[in-house]
Amino acid sequence: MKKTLRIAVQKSGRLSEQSLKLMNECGIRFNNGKSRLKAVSYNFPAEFLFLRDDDIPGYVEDGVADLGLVGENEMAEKAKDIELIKKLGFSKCRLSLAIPRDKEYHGPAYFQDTNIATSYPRILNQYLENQNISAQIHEISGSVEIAPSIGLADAVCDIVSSGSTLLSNGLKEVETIFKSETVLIGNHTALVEKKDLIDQLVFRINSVLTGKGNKYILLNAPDEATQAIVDLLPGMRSPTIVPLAMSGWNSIHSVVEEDQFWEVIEKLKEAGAEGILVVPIEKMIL
Ligand code: PRT
Ligand code: ZN
Repeated sequence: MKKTLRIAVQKSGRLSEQSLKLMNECGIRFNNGKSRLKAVSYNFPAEFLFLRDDDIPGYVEDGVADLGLVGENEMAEKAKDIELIKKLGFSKCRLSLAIPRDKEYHGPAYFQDTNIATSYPRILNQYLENQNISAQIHEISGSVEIAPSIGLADAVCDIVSSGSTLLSNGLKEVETIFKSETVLIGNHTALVEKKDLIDQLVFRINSVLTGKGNKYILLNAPDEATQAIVDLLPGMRSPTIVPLAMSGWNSIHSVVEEDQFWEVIEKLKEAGAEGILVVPIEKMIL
């Protein structure tokens, strides 16, 4: 029988759109049926299961799905026997402790004998144990941020991204206890039995993510500035130099990491580069 990869993605929520976009960028196409419980790709042996994010680690452990795209926070909280294959770099957030804004804070000892509301009791408990702090954990499944104002808890431990939810509920973030982004998780058996397909998918994901982390750069330089500019540009192996129609000038092409980009551009300008073009890279295979 022909093998098919079953990939669990969030049905609707913060991860859905970007999870599907990544699959699309990997060249995996499928018709998104109306029911949206399942979709089968017509150009890659994969089917997608649309699930609640909370259920994804469990379904991957059980083998209902071979792979899943889920927040690292959910993966850690559910503590299932699954493998983290790759961090995917989107939906970044953090799990933080927050207290009423008017309270003074001098360190984690603040939480001794307090009552903390959270949807992440396991991660919080781990943190408190590591800090040797004994506190009451009050598990609630949603709207954690309102717990202190209604007298349900002294503090909260919740997901933060911009921080505006905490702010508008009169809270301040005092400790980050876990950093999260979307991750690709896998079932142990599938990683062996469907290794070839999983390797193909991971290869595609790597080429998309590496492409996103780099820019293709083209610029013009006079002969006398060319060597200095080449020295500033590492490139994949080394930069390409093509003569311009106007004698004494070259076009130089290279690849620059997104993180170093602005710094390199400044130096290139100082070295005499002109007409700098920066182009996004769709895929990059090293
Ligand atoms: O229905 P289902 O169970 O599938 O979805 P869900 O409602 O449980 O999850 P969803 O879609 O809200 O979040 C899915 C995942 O997105 C989380 O598990 C995190 O990994 C990630 N993520 C990234 C976030 C946020 N950013 C985020 N800001 N998850 C939640 N929030 C919430 C947070 O709980 C708080 O209420 O947003 C608020 C804080 O945001 P700021 O910007 O005000 O700080
Ligand atoms: Zn959920």
